[in-house]
Amino acid sequence: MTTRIDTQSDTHFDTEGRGKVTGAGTADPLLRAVREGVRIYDLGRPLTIGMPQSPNHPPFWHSLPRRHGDMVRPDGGSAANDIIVMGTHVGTHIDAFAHVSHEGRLLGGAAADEASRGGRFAELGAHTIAPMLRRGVLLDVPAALGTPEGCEPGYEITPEDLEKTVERQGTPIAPGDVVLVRSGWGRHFANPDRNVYIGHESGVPGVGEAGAVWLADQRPHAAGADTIAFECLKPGKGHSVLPAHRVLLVERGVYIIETLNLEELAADGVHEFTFVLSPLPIFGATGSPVRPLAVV
Ligand code: UVW
Repeated sequence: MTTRIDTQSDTHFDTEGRGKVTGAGTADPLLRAVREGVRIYDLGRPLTIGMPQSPNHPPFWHSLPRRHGDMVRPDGGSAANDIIVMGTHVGTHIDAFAHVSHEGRLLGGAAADEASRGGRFAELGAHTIAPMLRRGVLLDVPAALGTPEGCEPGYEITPEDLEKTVERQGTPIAPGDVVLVRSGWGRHFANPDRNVYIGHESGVPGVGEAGAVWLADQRPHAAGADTIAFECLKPGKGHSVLPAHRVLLVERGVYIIETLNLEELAADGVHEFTFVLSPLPIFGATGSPVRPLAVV
């Protein structure tokens, strides 16, 4: 979904939605951009029961225990309230550094079992991920490889592919950027057979170990993809081997964002944008659901 915010005029409503406040032009570049009109790309997937998700994580569940009319106030008002249950790595989400360890060690060398004593990760949990307002770069790999239908299932995106994509687009990666790698697999998200997107049998295209090292060498703040696990998943192997997670989360300190919707950015040829993401500050959690935005 994209939204056009047209704020050409200096007119807006006050905080209570009453009346109009008319401001003069502003020197703030961000506010000026908003006022002149920006396009927002919603990079998050809708959260629905039965959506594709990794079997490694508790499924998304949503119910409505209190319906309108269950409790009616004397003034006739009534409220419906719902409840959700989900793993923090379900739907579009960001992995905190606490998510993955290698040989018992987390990023920076802390022992994973000690770091999670008490059932929470005080040091590397989701609450430590600062909100992001950064330069974003979309690497449209299928466009660079000349495979408009998307990369083949199980295809490993190599450093050469990533370099070729950067060159074709003319978007070098700078330290601190958020780099989103499009494989084209995102088109399967809405397939009624959720196993297609998960790709256990077919495999899923993605960045392999060498590609992850190449990405980390560009010193981005975060790396994301349009797939369920960011990684290249080989046919029949499921989610058992995840070397890019080790490289990025454990060895190099680069956050991973998964299950992104990158199709609209790609369709519009948008390769560079302002990336906005605010994780839920769930104390000590291994990840957080997010709804990232690309603003141009
Ligand atoms: C997978 O589904 C494997 O993703 P995550 O890294 O969030 O566990």
